[in-house]
Amino acid sequence: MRLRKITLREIHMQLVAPFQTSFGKTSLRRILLLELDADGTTGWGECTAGEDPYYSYETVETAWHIIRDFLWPIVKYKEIDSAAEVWELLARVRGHNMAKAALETAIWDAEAKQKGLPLAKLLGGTRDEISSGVSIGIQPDIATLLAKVEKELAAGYQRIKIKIKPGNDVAPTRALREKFPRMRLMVDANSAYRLEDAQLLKQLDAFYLIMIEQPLGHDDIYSHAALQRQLDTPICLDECIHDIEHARAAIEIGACKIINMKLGRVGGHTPARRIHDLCQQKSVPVWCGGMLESGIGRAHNIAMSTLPNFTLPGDVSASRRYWTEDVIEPEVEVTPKGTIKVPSAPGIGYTPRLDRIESLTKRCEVLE
Ligand code: OSB
Ligand code: MG
Repeated sequence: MRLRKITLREIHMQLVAPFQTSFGKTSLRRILLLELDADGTTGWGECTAGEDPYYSYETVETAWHIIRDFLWPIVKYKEIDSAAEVWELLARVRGHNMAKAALETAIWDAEAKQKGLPLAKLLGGTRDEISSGVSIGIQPDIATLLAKVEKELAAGYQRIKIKIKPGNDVAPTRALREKFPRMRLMVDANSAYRLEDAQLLKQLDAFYLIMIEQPLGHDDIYSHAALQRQLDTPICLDECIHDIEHARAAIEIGACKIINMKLGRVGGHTPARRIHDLCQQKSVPVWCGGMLESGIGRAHNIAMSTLPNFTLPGDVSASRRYWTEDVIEPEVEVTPKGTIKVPSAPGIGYTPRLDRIESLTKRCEVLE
Protein backbone atom coordinates (compact mmCIF):
# COMPACT_ATOMS: atom_id res chain seq x y z
CA MET A 1 0.00 0.00 0.00
CA ARG A 2 1.48 3.34 -1.04
CA LEU A 3 0.57 6.46 0.95
CA ARG A 4 -0.12 9.07 -1.71
CA LYS A 5 -1.89 12.07 -0.30
CA ILE A 6 -3.44 13.51 2.84
CA THR A 7 -6.04 16.24 3.28
CA LEU A 8 -6.08 18.13 6.56
CA ARG A 9 -9.31 19.85 7.52
CA GLU A 10 -10.18 21.90 10.56
CA ILE A 11 -13.89 21.64 11.26
CA HIS A 12 -15.80 23.59 13.90
CA MET A 13 -18.56 21.84 15.81
CA GLN A 14 -20.71 23.32 18.56
CA LEU A 15 -21.24 20.99 21.52
CA VAL A 16 -24.87 20.39 22.52
CA ALA A 17 -23.89 21.67 25.99
CA PRO A 18 -20.63 23.16 27.31
CA PHE A 19 -18.28 20.62 28.90
CA GLN A 20 -16.51 21.74 32.07
CA THR A 21 -13.50 20.10 33.71
CA SER A 22 -11.06 21.21 36.40
CA PHE A 23 -8.88 22.73 33.63
CA GLY A 24 -11.49 24.64 31.63
CA LYS A 25 -14.75 24.85 29.74
CA THR A 26 -15.35 23.89 26.08
CA SER A 27 -18.34 24.91 23.98
CA LEU A 28 -16.95 24.95 20.45
CA ARG A 29 -14.74 22.12 19.31
CA ARG A 30 -12.08 22.78 16.70
CA ILE A 31 -11.40 19.35 15.25
CA LEU A 32 -8.60 18.38 12.89
CA LEU A 33 -9.63 15.58 10.53
CA LEU A 34 -7.14 13.73 8.36
CA GLU A 35 -8.20 12.04 5.11
CA LEU A 36 -5.63 9.71 3.57
CA ASP A 37 -5.39 8.42 0.02
CA ALA A 38 -3.57 5.07 -0.04
CA ASP A 39 -3.61 3.73 -3.61
CA GLY A 40 -7.12 5.05 -4.08
CA THR A 41 -8.41 3.67 -0.77
CA THR A 42 -9.49 6.37 1.68
CA GLY A 43 -8.69 6.26 5.38
CA TRP A 44 -9.90 8.69 8.04
CA GLY A 45 -8.30 9.80 11.28
CA GLU A 46 -9.13 12.42 13.91
CA CYS A 47 -6.70 14.46 15.95
CA THR A 48 -7.85 14.76 19.57
CA ALA A 49 -5.73 17.83 20.33
CA GLY A 50 -7.78 20.53 22.04
CA GLU A 51 -8.27 24.20 21.34
CA ASP A 52 -5.95 25.09 24.24
CA PRO A 53 -2.88 23.38 25.74
CA TYR A 54 -4.63 22.57 29.04
CA TYR A 55 -5.22 18.82 28.93
CA SER A 56 -1.94 18.29 27.05
CA TYR A 57 0.61 20.56 25.38
CA GLU A 58 -0.75 19.72 21.93
CA THR A 59 -3.27 21.99 20.20
CA VAL A 60 -4.90 21.97 16.77
CA GLU A 61 -2.17 24.37 15.62
CA THR A 62 0.79 22.32 16.86
CA ALA A 63 -0.71 19.15 15.41
CA TRP A 64 -1.24 20.74 11.99
CA HIS A 65 2.39 21.94 11.98
CA ILE A 66 3.82 18.60 13.13
CA ILE A 67 1.76 16.56 10.64
CA ARG A 68 2.49 18.83 7.67
CA ASP A 69 6.17 19.57 8.35
CA PHE A 70 7.43 16.37 10.00
CA LEU A 71 5.10 13.34 10.02
CA TRP A 72 3.75 13.40 6.48
CA PRO A 73 7.26 13.91 4.97
CA ILE A 74 8.39 10.71 6.77
CA VAL A 75 5.68 8.50 5.24
CA LYS A 76 4.70 10.17 1.96
CA TYR A 77 4.97 7.90 -1.09
CA LYS A 78 6.14 5.12 1.22
CA GLU A 79 5.19 1.61 0.23
CA ILE A 80 4.13 -0.18 3.42
CA ASP A 81 2.85 -3.69 4.07
CA SER A 82 0.87 -2.83 7.16
CA ALA A 83 -0.23 0.10 9.31
CA ALA A 84 1.53 -1.68 12.17
CA GLU A 85 4.88 -0.51 10.69
CA VAL A 86 4.05 3.17 10.85
CA TRP A 87 4.52 3.81 14.57
CA GLU A 88 8.24 2.91 14.35
CA LEU A 89 8.71 5.23 11.36
CA LEU A 90 7.24 8.16 13.29
CA ALA A 91 9.28 7.48 16.45
CA ARG A 92 11.98 9.96 15.46
CA VAL A 93 9.54 12.77 16.26
CA ARG A 94 9.41 13.01 20.03
CA GLY A 95 6.02 13.33 21.65
CA HIS A 96 3.18 14.91 19.65
CA ASN A 97 1.20 11.70 20.04
CA MET A 98 -2.12 13.29 19.07
CA ALA A 99 -0.65 14.42 15.76
CA LYS A 100 0.82 10.95 15.22
CA ALA A 101 -2.45 9.21 16.08
CA ALA A 102 -4.41 11.26 13.51
CA LEU A 103 -2.13 9.92 10.76
CA GLU A 104 -1.55 6.43 12.15
CA THR A 105 -5.23 5.66 12.74
CA ALA A 106 -6.14 6.84 9.22
CA ILE A 107 -3.62 4.34 7.82
CA TRP A 108 -5.22 1.55 9.88
CA ASP A 109 -8.64 2.49 8.49
CA ALA A 110 -7.28 2.39 4.93
CA GLU A 111 -5.62 -0.99 5.46
CA ALA A 112 -8.81 -2.47 6.91
CA LYS A 113 -10.82 -1.12 3.96
CA GLN A 114 -8.29 -2.50 1.49
CA LYS A 115 -8.57 -5.93 3.12
CA GLY A 116 -12.37 -5.72 3.33
CA LEU A 117 -12.22 -6.18 7.12
CA PRO A 118 -13.81 -4.24 9.98
CA LEU A 119 -11.03 -2.31 11.74
CA ALA A 120 -11.96 -4.04 15.02
CA LYS A 121 -11.16 -7.42 13.43
CA LEU A 122 -7.88 -6.21 11.90
CA LEU A 123 -6.77 -4.94 15.32
CA GLY A 124 -7.56 -8.31 16.89
CA GLY A 125 -10.77 -7.26 18.63
CA THR A 126 -12.95 -9.98 20.11
CA ARG A 127 -16.27 -8.25 20.88
CA ASP A 128 -19.28 -7.43 18.73
CA GLU A 129 -20.57 -4.85 21.20
CA ILE A 130 -18.86 -2.63 23.75
CA SER A 131 -20.04 -1.30 27.13
CA SER A 132 -20.75 2.39 27.25
CA GLY A 133 -20.43 4.90 30.09
CA VAL A 134 -20.72 8.67 30.23
CA SER A 135 -18.46 11.46 31.40
CA ILE A 136 -20.39 14.33 32.98
CA GLY A 137 -18.74 17.72 33.28
CA ILE A 138 -18.82 19.89 36.41
CA GLN A 139 -22.39 21.18 36.90
CA PRO A 140 -23.54 24.52 38.32
CA ASP A 141 -25.20 22.81 41.33
CA ILE A 142 -25.95 19.39 42.80
CA ALA A 143 -29.63 19.34 41.74
CA THR A 144 -28.61 19.78 38.10
CA LEU A 145 -26.03 17.02 38.47
CA LEU A 146 -28.57 14.59 39.97
CA ALA A 147 -31.02 15.28 37.15
CA LYS A 148 -28.32 14.72 34.50
CA VAL A 149 -27.24 11.44 36.02
CA GLU A 150 -30.83 10.24 36.29
CA LYS A 151 -31.31 10.92 32.59
CA GLU A 152 -28.15 9.04 31.57
CA LEU A 153 -29.05 6.04 33.72
CA ALA A 154 -32.51 5.99 32.16
CA ALA A 155 -30.85 5.94 28.73
CA GLY A 156 -29.09 2.73 29.81
CA TYR A 157 -25.51 3.88 30.33
CA GLN A 158 -23.60 1.36 32.42
CA ARG A 159 -21.28 3.67 34.33
CA ILE A 160 -21.28 7.31 35.39
CA LYS A 161 -18.13 9.40 35.64
CA ILE A 162 -18.26 12.88 37.09
CA LYS A 163 -15.60 15.54 36.92
CA ILE A 164 -14.40 16.90 40.24
CA LYS A 165 -12.19 19.76 41.37
CA PRO A 166 -11.29 21.31 44.74
CA GLY A 167 -14.48 22.66 46.32
CA ASN A 168 -16.60 20.49 44.06
CA ASP A 169 -15.76 16.95 45.07
CA VAL A 170 -17.02 15.22 48.24
CA ALA A 171 -20.45 16.89 48.37
CA PRO A 172 -21.60 16.06 44.81
CA THR A 173 -20.18 12.54 45.09
CA ARG A 174 -22.00 11.95 48.38
CA ALA A 175 -25.27 13.30 46.98
CA LEU A 176 -25.02 10.99 43.97
CA ARG A 177 -24.19 7.97 46.09
CA GLU A 178 -27.13 8.64 48.39
CA LYS A 179 -29.56 8.96 45.52
CA PHE A 180 -28.16 6.04 43.46
CA PRO A 181 -26.66 3.52 45.91
CA ARG A 182 -26.08 0.79 43.32
CA MET A 183 -24.81 2.58 40.24
CA ARG A 184 -21.26 2.14 38.92
CA LEU A 185 -19.69 5.50 39.74
CA MET A 186 -16.25 7.06 39.32
CA VAL A 187 -14.68 10.52 39.47
CA ASP A 188 -12.07 12.27 37.29
CA ALA A 189 -9.99 15.13 38.75
CA ASN A 190 -7.83 15.93 35.69
CA SER A 191 -4.78 16.64 37.90
CA ALA A 192 -6.49 19.19 40.15
CA TYR A 193 -5.07 17.92 43.50
CA ARG A 194 -1.75 17.59 45.28
CA LEU A 195 -0.42 14.81 47.46
CA GLU A 196 -1.11 17.04 50.48
CA ASP A 197 -4.83 16.62 49.68
CA ALA A 198 -4.68 12.91 50.52
CA GLN A 199 -6.95 13.26 53.57
CA LEU A 200 -9.61 14.99 51.51
CA LEU A 201 -9.39 12.38 48.73
CA LYS A 202 -9.56 9.65 51.38
CA GLN A 203 -13.11 10.81 52.17
CA LEU A 204 -14.10 9.51 48.73
CA ASP A 205 -13.38 5.94 49.90
CA ALA A 206 -16.77 6.07 51.66
CA PHE A 207 -18.60 6.08 48.32
CA TYR A 208 -17.15 2.81 46.94
CA LEU A 209 -16.18 4.33 43.61
CA ILE A 210 -14.89 2.03 40.87
CA MET A 211 -11.89 4.36 40.59
CA ILE A 212 -10.58 7.89 40.90
CA GLU A 213 -9.01 9.10 37.66
CA GLN A 214 -5.82 11.21 37.55
CA PRO A 215 -6.05 13.07 40.86
CA LEU A 216 -2.45 14.40 40.89
CA GLY A 217 0.08 16.04 38.55
CA HIS A 218 -0.22 15.35 34.82
CA ASP A 219 3.40 14.11 34.68
CA ASP A 220 3.79 12.85 38.25
CA ILE A 221 3.54 9.07 38.33
CA TYR A 222 5.58 8.84 41.55
CA SER A 223 3.18 10.79 43.78
CA HIS A 224 0.24 8.68 42.60
CA ALA A 225 1.99 5.64 44.10
CA ALA A 226 2.26 7.45 47.44
CA LEU A 227 -1.43 8.39 47.22
CA GLN A 228 -2.56 4.89 46.20
CA ARG A 229 -0.97 3.49 49.38
CA GLN A 230 -3.32 5.72 51.39
CA LEU A 231 -6.54 5.07 49.41
CA ASP A 232 -8.82 2.04 49.14
CA THR A 233 -10.30 3.44 45.93
CA PRO A 234 -8.29 2.28 42.89
CA ILE A 235 -6.42 5.03 41.06
CA CYS A 236 -6.73 5.14 37.26
CA LEU A 237 -4.16 7.13 35.28
CA ASP A 238 -5.05 9.16 32.20
CA GLU A 239 -2.78 12.22 31.62
CA CYS A 240 0.36 10.47 32.98
CA ILE A 241 0.46 7.59 30.47
CA HIS A 242 1.94 8.49 27.08
CA ASP A 243 3.76 5.28 26.25
CA ILE A 244 4.33 1.72 27.29
CA GLU A 245 7.23 2.59 29.60
CA HIS A 246 5.03 4.98 31.56
CA ALA A 247 2.46 2.20 31.88
CA ARG A 248 5.10 -0.28 33.00
CA ALA A 249 6.55 2.14 35.57
CA ALA A 250 3.12 3.11 36.92
CA ILE A 251 2.08 -0.52 37.37
CA GLU A 252 5.41 -1.62 38.91
CA ILE A 253 5.48 1.13 41.54
CA GLY A 254 1.77 0.81 42.33
CA ALA A 255 0.74 4.23 41.00
CA CYS A 256 -2.48 2.87 39.47
CA LYS A 257 -4.63 -0.24 39.29
CA ILE A 258 -6.45 0.72 36.08
CA ILE A 259 -5.42 2.59 32.91
CA ASN A 260 -7.51 4.89 30.74
CA MET A 261 -6.53 4.38 27.10
CA LYS A 262 -6.79 7.22 24.61
CA LEU A 263 -5.58 6.80 21.05
CA GLY A 264 -4.42 10.41 20.83
CA ARG A 265 -2.56 10.38 24.13
CA VAL A 266 -0.56 7.26 23.26
CA GLY A 267 -0.09 7.90 19.52
CA GLY A 268 -2.39 5.50 17.68
CA HIS A 269 -3.62 1.92 17.45
CA THR A 270 -0.19 0.26 17.49
CA PRO A 271 1.03 1.78 20.78
CA ALA A 272 -2.46 1.45 22.28
CA ARG A 273 -2.47 -2.26 21.51
CA ARG A 274 1.00 -2.70 23.02
CA ILE A 275 -0.04 -0.97 26.23
CA HIS A 276 -3.23 -3.02 26.22
CA ASP A 277 -1.21 -6.25 25.96
CA LEU A 278 1.16 -5.22 28.76
CA CYS A 279 -1.76 -4.34 31.04
CA GLN A 280 -3.41 -7.66 30.25
CA GLN A 281 -0.24 -9.54 31.26
CA LYS A 282 -0.14 -7.57 34.51
CA SER A 283 -3.89 -8.06 35.21
CA VAL A 284 -4.53 -4.32 34.99
CA PRO A 285 -7.87 -3.58 33.28
CA VAL A 286 -8.10 -0.79 30.70
CA TRP A 287 -10.99 1.24 29.32
CA CYS A 288 -11.37 3.71 26.49
CA GLY A 289 -11.33 7.40 27.37
CA GLY A 290 -12.92 10.13 25.27
CA MET A 291 -11.85 13.55 24.03
CA LEU A 292 -15.20 14.97 22.85
CA GLU A 293 -14.57 13.42 19.46
CA SER A 294 -16.61 13.71 16.30
CA GLY A 295 -17.92 10.48 14.82
CA ILE A 296 -14.60 9.66 13.18
CA GLY A 297 -12.60 9.59 16.42
CA ARG A 298 -15.55 7.89 18.11
CA ALA A 299 -15.50 5.12 15.47
CA HIS A 300 -11.79 4.49 16.10
CA ASN A 301 -12.50 4.35 19.84
CA ILE A 302 -15.19 1.72 19.27
CA ALA A 303 -12.82 -0.45 17.21
CA MET A 304 -10.09 -0.22 19.86
CA SER A 305 -12.54 -1.04 22.67
CA THR A 306 -13.16 -4.50 21.18
CA LEU A 307 -9.73 -5.71 22.39
CA PRO A 308 -10.13 -8.29 25.17
CA ASN A 309 -8.66 -6.35 28.12
CA PHE A 310 -11.13 -3.43 27.67
CA THR A 311 -13.17 -4.91 30.49
CA LEU A 312 -14.64 -1.71 31.98
CA PRO A 313 -17.21 0.57 30.29
CA GLY A 314 -15.53 3.44 28.41
CA ASP A 315 -16.30 7.11 27.85
CA VAL A 316 -17.58 6.23 24.39
CA SER A 317 -21.20 7.31 24.17
CA ALA A 318 -23.79 8.23 21.55
CA SER A 319 -23.14 10.95 18.95
CA ARG A 320 -26.26 12.80 20.06
CA ARG A 321 -24.89 13.42 23.56
CA TYR A 322 -22.39 15.80 21.94
CA TRP A 323 -23.72 16.89 18.54
CA THR A 324 -27.04 17.84 17.03
CA GLU A 325 -25.72 16.24 13.86
CA ASP A 326 -22.56 14.14 13.60
CA VAL A 327 -20.20 13.85 10.60
CA ILE A 328 -20.74 10.12 10.08
CA GLU A 329 -23.54 7.95 8.75
CA PRO A 330 -25.06 6.22 10.65
CA GLU A 331 -24.45 8.10 13.91
CA VAL A 332 -23.16 6.24 16.96
CA GLU A 333 -26.11 4.94 18.97
CA VAL A 334 -26.40 3.28 22.34
CA THR A 335 -28.76 0.37 23.03
CA PRO A 336 -31.16 0.43 26.00
CA LYS A 337 -28.76 -1.87 27.87
CA GLY A 338 -25.93 0.62 27.46
CA THR A 339 -23.89 -0.95 24.69
CA ILE A 340 -22.69 0.10 21.25
CA LYS A 341 -22.87 -2.47 18.46
CA VAL A 342 -19.57 -2.75 16.63
CA PRO A 343 -20.15 -2.10 12.92
CA SER A 344 -19.38 -4.91 10.48
CA ALA A 345 -18.59 -2.78 7.41
CA PRO A 346 -14.89 -2.54 6.38
CA GLY A 347 -12.59 -0.04 8.13
CA ILE A 348 -14.07 2.17 10.84
CA GLY A 349 -17.47 0.96 9.62
CA TYR A 350 -19.21 4.35 9.60
CA THR A 351 -19.24 6.54 6.49
CA PRO A 352 -17.91 10.10 6.77
CA ARG A 353 -20.45 12.59 5.38
CA LEU A 354 -18.32 14.67 3.05
CA ASP A 355 -21.04 17.25 2.41
CA ARG A 356 -21.43 17.90 6.13
CA ILE A 357 -17.66 17.87 6.74
CA GLU A 358 -17.14 20.39 3.95
CA SER A 359 -19.82 22.71 5.30
CA LEU A 360 -18.08 22.69 8.73
CA THR A 361 -14.56 23.19 7.31
CA LYS A 362 -12.76 26.41 8.23
CA ARG A 363 -9.35 25.48 6.84
CA CYS A 364 -8.14 22.84 4.42
CA GLU A 365 -4.72 21.82 3.12
CA VAL A 366 -3.89 19.06 0.65
CA LEU A 367 -0.44 17.50 0.98
CA GLU A 368 1.01 15.28 -1.75
O1 OSB B 1 -10.03 13.55 31.20
O2 OSB B 1 -11.16 12.08 30.21
C1 OSB B 1 -10.79 13.25 30.30
C2 OSB B 1 -12.65 15.42 27.76
C3 OSB B 1 -11.64 16.27 27.36
C4 OSB B 1 -10.40 16.16 27.94
C5 OSB B 1 -10.17 15.19 28.92
C6 OSB B 1 -11.17 14.32 29.30
C7 OSB B 1 -12.45 14.47 28.74
C8 OSB B 1 -13.59 13.65 29.10
C9 OSB B 1 -14.71 13.56 28.11
O3 OSB B 1 -13.73 13.13 30.18
C10 OSB B 1 -14.96 12.20 27.65
C11 OSB B 1 -15.89 12.16 26.47
O4 OSB B 1 -15.46 12.36 25.31
O5 OSB B 1 -17.05 11.89 26.70
MG1 MG C 1 -9.52 11.83 32.31
